[in-house]
Amino acid sequence: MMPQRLCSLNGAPAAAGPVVYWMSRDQRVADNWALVHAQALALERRVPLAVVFTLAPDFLGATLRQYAFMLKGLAETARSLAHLNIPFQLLQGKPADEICHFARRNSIGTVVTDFDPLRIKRTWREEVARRLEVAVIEVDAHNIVPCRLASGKQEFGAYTIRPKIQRLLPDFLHEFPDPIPHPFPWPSPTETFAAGPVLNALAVDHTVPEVAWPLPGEAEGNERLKSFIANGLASYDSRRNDPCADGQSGLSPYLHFGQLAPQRVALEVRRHHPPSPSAQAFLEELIVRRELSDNFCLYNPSYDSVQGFPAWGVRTHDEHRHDRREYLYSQKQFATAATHDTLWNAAQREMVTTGRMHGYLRMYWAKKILEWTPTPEDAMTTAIYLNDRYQLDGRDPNGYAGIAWSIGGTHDRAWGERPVFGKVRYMNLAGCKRKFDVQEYIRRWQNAE
Ligand code: FAD
Ligand code: FO1
Repeated sequence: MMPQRLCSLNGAPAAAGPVVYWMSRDQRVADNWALVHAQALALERRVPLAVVFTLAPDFLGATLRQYAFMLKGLAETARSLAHLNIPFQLLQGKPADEICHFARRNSIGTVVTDFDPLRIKRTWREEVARRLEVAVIEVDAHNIVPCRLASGKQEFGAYTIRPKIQRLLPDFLHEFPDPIPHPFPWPSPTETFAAGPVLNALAVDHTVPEVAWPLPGEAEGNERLKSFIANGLASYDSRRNDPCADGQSGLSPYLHFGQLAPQRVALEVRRHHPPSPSAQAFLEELIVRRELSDNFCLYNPSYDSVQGFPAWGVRTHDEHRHDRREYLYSQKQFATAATHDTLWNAAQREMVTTGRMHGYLRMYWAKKILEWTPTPEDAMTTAIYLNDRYQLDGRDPNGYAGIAWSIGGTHDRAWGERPVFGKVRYMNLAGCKRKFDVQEYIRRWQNAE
């Protein structure tokens, strides 16, 4: 099934010379189709193999919180690669320049990289594919059913992509081959990489501190998966909409940074848990909802703006653009949880202090930003800014899709018309009170520091 995961980015022939895996989204050794393919090419040609990560200092507003989690995870991955006789190199600077210099300096014959639908990554890949004469191959190592294969266009919603994914899943939801110790050593010695010094030298915003939990890295991600399957999965369906119950898996930071493969999660759930409504509900989120987000970001160039909303969403917002807003808050008032709504403030405080927010409240949180900003454009800018600044799993297709769903009705249907929201699904405090113990949640988070 490997060929359906591949996409040649420049049609150039694979030349002789070592192979490099330009790792970006899928930051792991185990269960990584891009690494599997890169090593297969290198073994076939009997040449060395290296893994390279290009560190951009200003990646979509990421702060110390996200860089620390990522770099500590990468340091563990670098150590695992060293045991396989595959050197890992961290390159700093403009990613496209760095990877092109590396390729030339080392007479690389083929560059393999992993699939990522985000605009910034597409720009990097396109520039590299244009500037290099050797083959640049993209491998979808993130989706169980390769995104480009699942559908050739933007899907309307989960209900349209689900049958396409379900039909193809049996062809792709299989075990991975393990990488092997590489028999052709890299010709030059490479320096090892430690997260600390790189972090200290990085000019990033330190005002958003690291989180104590979850701990980064592949090993921790797998531990978290095992414990969720053993203790949380059975009650996932009943507790996942209750922010007071720790009912979600907590896997999103590991999935976002690619320290854990969604395919691994699905394989372990199927292996260790009997089919049940809870397992089914979890796999629906993990596979259909997550792969729908990649579909959205791949095929909708405006995935992070109002123009990306479905036509009915754009229209309904235009019709309600001049509705009176009962409350209006600035980005700073939102960031400091200074609204009139104690539930919204508590959710903001959970996010600022822990780097996560319960999935149910993320919908409420984003919809209130629509209600309390002057325009839908302001709402998108503010929701994306706050989500990506404080969430550990921010800057992810799931986030752009989740925010577009909340504010613009993406992947949702039109509902009864009302002020400001138009036909976009409305949520309010009364609705939350019917779902969970709002006072208990507020008590827990309103004074979190
Ligand atoms: P679980 O419920 O345990 O789900 C397991 C995995 O399934 C998740 O890690 C995720 O990969 C996938 N998943 C679950 N729910 C969704 C969903 N609604 N859409 C897509 N995939 C899903 N997710 C992010 O990864 N990063 C974000 O920045 C992000 N921002 C969001 C913003 C808003 C306004 C909304 C409504 C949702 C957002 N989501 C985001 C999606 C979802 O809320 C999170 O993936 C989930 O809460 C992560 O916690 P978990 O891993 O414990 O989830
Ligand atoms: N990917 C990179 O290739 N280089 C980076 O420097 C980088 C920084 C970064 C910081 C925060 C963050 O949330 C993601 C970051 N990523 C980086 C991308 C990440 O690995 C994922 O590929 C995408 O964000 C998910 O699509």
